[in-house]
Amino acid sequence: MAGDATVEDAAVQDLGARAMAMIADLARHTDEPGRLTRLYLSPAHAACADATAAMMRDAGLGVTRDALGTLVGRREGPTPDAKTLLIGSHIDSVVNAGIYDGPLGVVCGILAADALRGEDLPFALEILAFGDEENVRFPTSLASSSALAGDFRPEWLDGTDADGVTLREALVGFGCDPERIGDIPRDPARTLGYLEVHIEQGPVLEARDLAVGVVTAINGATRARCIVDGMAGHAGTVPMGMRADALAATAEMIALVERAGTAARDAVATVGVCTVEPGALNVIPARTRFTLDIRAPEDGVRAALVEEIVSGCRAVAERRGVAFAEERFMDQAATAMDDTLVAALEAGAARAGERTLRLPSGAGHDAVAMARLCPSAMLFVRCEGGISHNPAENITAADAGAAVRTLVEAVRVLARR
Ligand code: HGY
Ligand code: MN
Ligand code: MN
Repeated sequence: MAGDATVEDAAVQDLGARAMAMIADLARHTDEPGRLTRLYLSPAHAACADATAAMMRDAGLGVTRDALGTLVGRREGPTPDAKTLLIGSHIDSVVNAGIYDGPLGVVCGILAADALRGEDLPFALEILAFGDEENVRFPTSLASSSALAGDFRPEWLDGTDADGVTLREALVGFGCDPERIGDIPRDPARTLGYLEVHIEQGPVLEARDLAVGVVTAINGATRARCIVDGMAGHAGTVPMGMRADALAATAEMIALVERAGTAARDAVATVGVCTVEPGALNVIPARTRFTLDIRAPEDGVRAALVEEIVSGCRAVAERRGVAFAEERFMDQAATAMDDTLVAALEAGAARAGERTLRLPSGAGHDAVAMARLCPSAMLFVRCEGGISHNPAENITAADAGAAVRTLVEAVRVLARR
């Protein structure tokens, strides 16, 4: 009965409503009118970062931006040598994205910082808004969060986007100084840990009627850009047996990717992008470019699957008389979350009145990079139908409120340790 709603419920609803309003506000910033696409260092990323910085300042945080465009909203600790607890996620998106993948975690961190303003904490607090988690624009691998762990690879600066713009050029255009990237790494001894709230992007919490869950480990991932080179020719005159058709060869390779991914244990293998050149209906395709995204909870299974797929593509190319090249740009090992922080999130959820369960993450997250810096853990939030990387991605205000309350309580648990 509405009349029985407790003050706590009202507080949860208020936090949830505030979170949803903030996420909706950030969702306005897109590079493509009519749908949400916000790529790293794009005008939409800049506008979204400005809006996020304003939200951080409203929560009493001091805001800076690092040399890779990551926003840092900081609350100082009780002493200059106090450690820092990091909370964050990303504000870049995939193409035609949902609005919660990334921003939910940043907004929950900001609201938690706001809720904790009046309380003494034995550590400093930083809310981070990373810009290169999706790695959709440049051939990088969690570049902005990897930099905090000291893992930024200088060769990434020469990587180019679809228009031939290098990461270095895009950073300068964004107002960043690539020469200052060396200032970003954090001192592990001064870092208490990293917490990330994120939509589950899967169906488990909804199936178990749970608002939140705690991540045990994040699957490993391998990503590559591939090129198949055949020979352009007249579609009307070249006999079928005399062609070097790059697209027909690629089609056979893509079928191989799906077959091998299906057969491997707990693995997934995806070709998400495929372009054809010159791209005319009466020209035999001369070149294709396609991507590989291969993941598994066990690194040995993933390595074997990558080898099977790449050698299989080479064999198809050989038989068909086309050239095959593969440029690997990501090899992320599977990443276990920290037991102490997992327990703090579970205790926080219990204090917030939420049941939880432990579950693995099939999706990659900034927490993979941050776990190389400090103890890290993730709180998953139920999402409708498990749908993500899709504008139909959806959560409820009540679940958003439950996530904020869980995060606040988990910080309090850590403060008491
Ligand atoms: O692709 C992923 O797993 C994440 O959404 N970047
Ligand atoms: Mn994400
Ligand atoms: Mn994503």
